Amino acid sequence: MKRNSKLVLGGAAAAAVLTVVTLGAGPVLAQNGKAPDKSVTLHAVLTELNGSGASGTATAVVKNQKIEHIEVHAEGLTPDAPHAQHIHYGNDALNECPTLALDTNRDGRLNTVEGIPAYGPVVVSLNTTGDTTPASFLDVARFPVSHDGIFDYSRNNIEFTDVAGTGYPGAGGLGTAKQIADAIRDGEGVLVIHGLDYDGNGTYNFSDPEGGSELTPSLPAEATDPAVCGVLR
Ligand SMILES: [Cu+2]
Repeated sequence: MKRNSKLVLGGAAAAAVLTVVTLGAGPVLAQNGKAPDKSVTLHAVLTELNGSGASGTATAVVKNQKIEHIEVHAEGLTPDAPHAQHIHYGNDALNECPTLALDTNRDGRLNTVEGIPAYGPVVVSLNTTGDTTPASFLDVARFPVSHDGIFDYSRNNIEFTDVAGTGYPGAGGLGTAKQIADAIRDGEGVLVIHGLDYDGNGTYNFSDPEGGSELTPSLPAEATDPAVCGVLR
């Protein structure tokens, strides 16, 4: 018994010394030998695309591979309509908001696909409930609805996931959750809100000149074209 207590005391003393050394060495390695948490707060100023007249701001707290908290405040959007919103990112994209220079078919509007060289594909769906992976990118029923053109969105604890097609070397251009999270923390993510009523008739509809979406035949182009964009830096 005596021998045991001596060992315990020795252990406590060693731990105390280790703590002092760790403090003195600065935040290079945590006491458990793992890399320290990487936490950053990102902000975006959201400006209109496609003449939507909408604007907004966003703030995201990203720690390691998780968005601990994100808020999006937008105004001037199509009233009482759902607005898909995502974080876009591509390893081979410019990681900025697109301009009409990318209007490759020269129809005077920038659809979502035309913007991809600038902002990349979807890596996170910023919806209100359930799955937040790119698989949910057009599940319109789970995205915020603007009231009088305004919405205030917030959500906690969104995990980054591996995403194919994000322009990394190797099969399918797959980016790992870590690679994508690292890039977003470095200020390369682009927040995009979709959905605008080009003709101001109060709804997204197929009979408007824009017709159906290039992304899916089940939605009008007005529901999916990008309306607001900002880089999370
Ligand atoms: Cu998007």
